[in-house]
Amino acid sequence: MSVNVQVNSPNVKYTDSHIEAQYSYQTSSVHRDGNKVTVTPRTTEMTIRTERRVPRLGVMLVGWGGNNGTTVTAAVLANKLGLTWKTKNGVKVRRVSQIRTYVLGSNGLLKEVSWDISSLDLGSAMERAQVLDWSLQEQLQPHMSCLKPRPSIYIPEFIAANQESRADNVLTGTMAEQMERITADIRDFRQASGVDKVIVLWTANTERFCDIIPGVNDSAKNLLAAIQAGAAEVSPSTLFAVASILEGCAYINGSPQNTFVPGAVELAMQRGVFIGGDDFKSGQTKIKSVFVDFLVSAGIKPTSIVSYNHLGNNDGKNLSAPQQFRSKEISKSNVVDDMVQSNPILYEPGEKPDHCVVIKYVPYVGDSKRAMDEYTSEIMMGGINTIALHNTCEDSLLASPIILDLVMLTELCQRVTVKPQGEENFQSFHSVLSLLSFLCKAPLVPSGTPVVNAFFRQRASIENIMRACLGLPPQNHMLLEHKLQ
Ligand code: NAI
Ligand code: DG6
Repeated sequence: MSVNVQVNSPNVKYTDSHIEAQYSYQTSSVHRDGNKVTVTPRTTEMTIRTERRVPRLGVMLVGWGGNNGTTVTAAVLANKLGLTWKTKNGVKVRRVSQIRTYVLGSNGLLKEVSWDISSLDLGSAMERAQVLDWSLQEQLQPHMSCLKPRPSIYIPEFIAANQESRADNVLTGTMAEQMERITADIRDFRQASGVDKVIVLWTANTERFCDIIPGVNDSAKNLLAAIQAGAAEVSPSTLFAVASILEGCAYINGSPQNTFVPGAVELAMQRGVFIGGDDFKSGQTKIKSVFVDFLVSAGIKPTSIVSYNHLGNNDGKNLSAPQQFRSKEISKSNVVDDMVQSNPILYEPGEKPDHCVVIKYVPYVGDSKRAMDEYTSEIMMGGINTIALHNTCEDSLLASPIILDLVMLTELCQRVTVKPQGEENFQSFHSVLSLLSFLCKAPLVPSGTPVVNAFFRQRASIENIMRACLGLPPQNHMLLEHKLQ
């Protein structure tokens, strides 16, 4: 059941086209002079406008035939078709997600055109993924088997050599010609489907990191020239990002590699297009971004974090190659930094816990990833506190709702503009859409701005910005009304 929320406040105006809120943004600046710290509260008055019309949104996935790509497509179709099915326990299921309700399909979200280097139709690819209950797969087969991925850009050296046998659906021609095929696909799709907006999301294999080379990928101009010249250090994911940006479509990176080289970031800023990422924060890292925050804010000092996973899907196979593992290791490891730095009483400047990430490929367990973590912390009087966690879960069933949330949040952000008092024009969020941090392991943020990994701080940021759009103050959890006589 959908609920219609209306805010009853002189600070909010509802017109046919917009919700317009007058908002007082309160922050404080801190100045330190030796032992003296001065805190000065500041208030910025602003007008926040949100377009009310929800557009018809098309989503194009890169890596459509993979476990995430097929699972998210199957989930959207199952929801749209109102399918129910029985699990091995005989329980009837009809839900896309346990925690959220999506209105999908009716406004055209997730249209059926996307790319994969594997030519397998989506029905067969869903079977290959071994994620969904068989009786659901059977019902979806007629709808999925007619969906065929478009050919994609394959540059073998960026993903593991063990992926080669999959790559039978690849573009040919120069780098520039291949990228032009991608922009043409986006244009064709937009015209043929009649959607108002397209968002492109990478859920393809993890690539190796790119070297940042002056003159090649360090500026927008150099990157565009490097693509024309077919330079070696431009990855398929960067080509997709550039193609999307040139088409004015937001681009989200669900994998850990550095798709957003400086040239791609600059291009997005020049064109006013949103980019976001990196790497879906789905399971082990999501727990870590809660757990380490809890330990550090409780005054318990994590000194060693060891995170071990094994999985048997194609993602695990790709990550069994050292360079692709290294990309994932980086994004899984940096996640505790902000929480550690937030407590200068526990940690000396520059001090960090030991943090080790291990990933092993074990084909038998398929998509059902095992994640084991050991957190060792120092407590008072030399005491040691060791906590071990074990989690077993289908990886793609954790990632698929994140894919949907990422595109819906991005689309909503495209409808929000802000005008600080005294300025003439409304402005959008920064092209580097850091509000997506909540859903990402290695949040991409505008240069020089803080990276927040702590789960509840990220969540509060989204919640309070949404409240601000309705002229409501931040959720403060004070409950003062219940604490007075
Ligand atoms: P997968 O290996 O099943 O699917 C990847 C798909 O991408 C494959 O079908 C492959 O053929 C295709 N592909 C590779 N290079 C391509 C290219 N250049 N163009 C088009 N298609 C290409 O992997 P899965 O499990 O679906 O994961 C996808 C990505 O999401 C991986 O990078 C993974 O690390 C990342 N990820 C997954 C999470 C999860 O919980 N499942 C969480 C965080 C990130
Ligand atoms: C093994 O770590 C494979 C990876 O692709 C992860 O499963 C995926 O990135 C999810 O990681 P996490 O840490 O969010 O569970």
